[in-house]
Amino acid sequence: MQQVMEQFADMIREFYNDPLDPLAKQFMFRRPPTVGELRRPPQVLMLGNHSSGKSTFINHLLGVEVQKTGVAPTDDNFTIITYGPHETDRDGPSVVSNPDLPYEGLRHFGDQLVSHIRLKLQPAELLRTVTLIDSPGMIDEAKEENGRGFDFPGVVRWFAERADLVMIFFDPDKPGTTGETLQVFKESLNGIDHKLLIVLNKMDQCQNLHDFARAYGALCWNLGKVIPRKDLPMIYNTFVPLEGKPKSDLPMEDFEKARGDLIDALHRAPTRRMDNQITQMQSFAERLRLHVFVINEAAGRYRRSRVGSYASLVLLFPTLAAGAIVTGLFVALPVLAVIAIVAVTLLELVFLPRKKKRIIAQFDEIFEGLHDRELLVRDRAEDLRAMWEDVHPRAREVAEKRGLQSFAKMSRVDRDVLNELIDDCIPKLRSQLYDALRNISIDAGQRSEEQSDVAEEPTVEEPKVEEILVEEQPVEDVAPPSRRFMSWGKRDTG
Ligand SMILES: Nc1nc2c(ncn2[C@@H]2O[C@H](COP(=O)(O)OP(=O)(O)O)[C@@H](O)[C@H]2O)c(=O)[nH]1
Ligand SMILES: [Mg+2]
Repeated sequence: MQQVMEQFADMIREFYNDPLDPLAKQFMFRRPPTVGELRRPPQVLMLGNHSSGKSTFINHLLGVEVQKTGVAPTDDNFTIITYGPHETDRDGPSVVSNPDLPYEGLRHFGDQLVSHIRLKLQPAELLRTVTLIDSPGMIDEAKEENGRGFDFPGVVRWFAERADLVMIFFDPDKPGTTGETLQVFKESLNGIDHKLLIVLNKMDQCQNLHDFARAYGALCWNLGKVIPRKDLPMIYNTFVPLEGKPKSDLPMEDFEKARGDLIDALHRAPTRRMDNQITQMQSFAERLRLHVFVINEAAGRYRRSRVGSYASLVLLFPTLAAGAIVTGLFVALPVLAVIAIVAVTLLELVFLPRKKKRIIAQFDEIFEGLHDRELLVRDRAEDLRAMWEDVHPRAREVAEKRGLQSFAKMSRVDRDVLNELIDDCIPKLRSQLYDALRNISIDAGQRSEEQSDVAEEPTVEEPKVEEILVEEQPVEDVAPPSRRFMSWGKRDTG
């Protein structure tokens, strides 16, 4: 299983190496995932209001008091809890500066965030399968600025994009999605609802059916406002059995079953990892394509306008000069020269910068023009527009800061390669992954029946965290065969 997953990881890495990373650099798109991120372990992110029971749930899962729990919002850290043979704690700076760990990208959120990162190694069995990430409780009062000193929704988005499951906890006291929760739903979790598990926790606090109905109803009502879907996602109503808590009159079996279902979902996180990484690459590639195509078209318009303006000057002034010479008006020549210099200066300092601004202001229109056909299909149009909303600010910033003239024209081959990657290779990769996962489960079934000699290698020694996160495996060439025969082949010159 590990080896097959490594092969898929290699294919994904190859696609980032060519064409995604070079194009992202050329057009100053965002950074692709680092090697550490691509080889990350399966991860589960825990989100929720403070004291909704995230840390208690983690301790329950691991069977150890790894995280402090309590009613006061004391823990304002993002704590990454992963497998290690000995209990160890590391602080933010050492975590984000370790290239073997998949958390280097967090450095961009600044020192304030880094000082709120912790890594805990624990010898708990479950952590061999998944890494758990506990988060600071969300503050439910609506506040203009979060006062945390870092971009909280941005950081949540960062973790959520790299998680295979995101559990979001609510409790009967605060089933509302206001304030920071609302902001997180809107800014951090849009587009990743397929990974979201919604947990209404602390069900043992509901004394009777009325309490339960109120909490459940309030949560549904509030979720309806932030999840733009007709059907509500499944809500896991559950609790963690704790000593000394008053007993509820409600039958607890269903709540206990929901806890079991949650734990099962958690155990399935590893099989979701590669699927999520393909989705992440697809999302990166589709956004990159929008960014690149719009900037490329805008740069083309700018180039044409610039060439046109210079061509008119080049035609105009020599003609005037020739006229002056023919008519004997030699005194006009120096004047013409001065006017030409002034015209070029005006062109560079006034006309072209204005043109650039006007073209950048037309980005929406360029986007609509490039995708006019796709925008006619309703579902596709919604997706595309949402993606464009996400990409537009960066494209605009890049064009304003760098200037449109600095973008070399995108080659036809690059365009074909990017299109083929998104339209052919990624869907193929995904179906290959499903086949591989199916074969693995069939193999596993047969193996357990026939006691085949192809035994799984047992872990002999307990590896260090770095070894778990970056296990070196023999790598076969597993590039999809089509790759060489598609547009990639045209760019291999040697
Ligand atoms: N009754 C009950 N109390 C809980 C449950 N889960 C957590 N708690 C209590 O709620 C408080 C906050 O829990 P904690 O795990 O620290 O919440 P966090 O802020 O989300 O990490 C603690 O006092 C826990 O004992 C639960 O399922 N039922
Ligand atoms: Mg906590």
